[in-house]
Amino acid sequence: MNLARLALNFKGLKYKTQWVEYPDIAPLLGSLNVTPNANPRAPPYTLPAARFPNGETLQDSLIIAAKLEELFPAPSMRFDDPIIPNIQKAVMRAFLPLFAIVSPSNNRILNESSYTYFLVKDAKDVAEYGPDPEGETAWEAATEPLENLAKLVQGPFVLGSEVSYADFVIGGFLRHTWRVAGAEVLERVLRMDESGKLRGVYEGLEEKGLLERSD
Ligand SMILES: N[C@@H](CCC(=O)N[C@@H](CS)C(=O)NCC(=O)O)C(=O)O
Repeated sequence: MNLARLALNFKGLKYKTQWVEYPDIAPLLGSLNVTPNANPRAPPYTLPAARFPNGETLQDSLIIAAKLEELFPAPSMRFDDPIIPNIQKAVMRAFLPLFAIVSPSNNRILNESSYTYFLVKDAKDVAEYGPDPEGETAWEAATEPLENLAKLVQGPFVLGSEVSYADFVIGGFLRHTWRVAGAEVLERVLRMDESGKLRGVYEGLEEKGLLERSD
């Protein structure tokens, strides 16, 4: 689940989703004069992108969330908390190995043109942790990073009792795992963290209804 959607849900804003197939992302965002991603290692155009009522279109979850925080300051996502970059790094470390387990299920949810694009582009990441029919190498590689991520969570949410953007970074990846690979794979990920902190974040976001919308 993308983090811009979580931010929109958290702010209680009305929005409409336009789904875009992978090969159509660059032509569409280019035609809308979106500023290309600053990171030279990222594709120039990525989703999520958001078009605001004044016609401005922004891409990148963090940039979209920052704009939403500026336009709608309450409730705050505690966006400037210094833990956010640490959570982002810890999530990437934990989910990169899990990519090999989750991404083969992409054919369950992607339409054909997107799946073909995805196979060509991302096959190298899957190859890094495979081939491993049971995915055990990937599970082992994810164990310690998942535990380290959980240590950053005060409980029930990252910063304690209040939800913040840091929870969206964790919750977005967990929801993605659920959506693409299914409930059993998500359950195994959550069980790997014996502290139960990651489950706490996920279930806390679920209880608040923030994960519900997927249209
Ligand atoms: N930092 C970006 C990353 C987004 C990203 O990588 N999006 C993928 C889809 S999940 C994408 O649009 N890829 C386009 C491509 O690979 O051409 C964000 O969080 O907004």
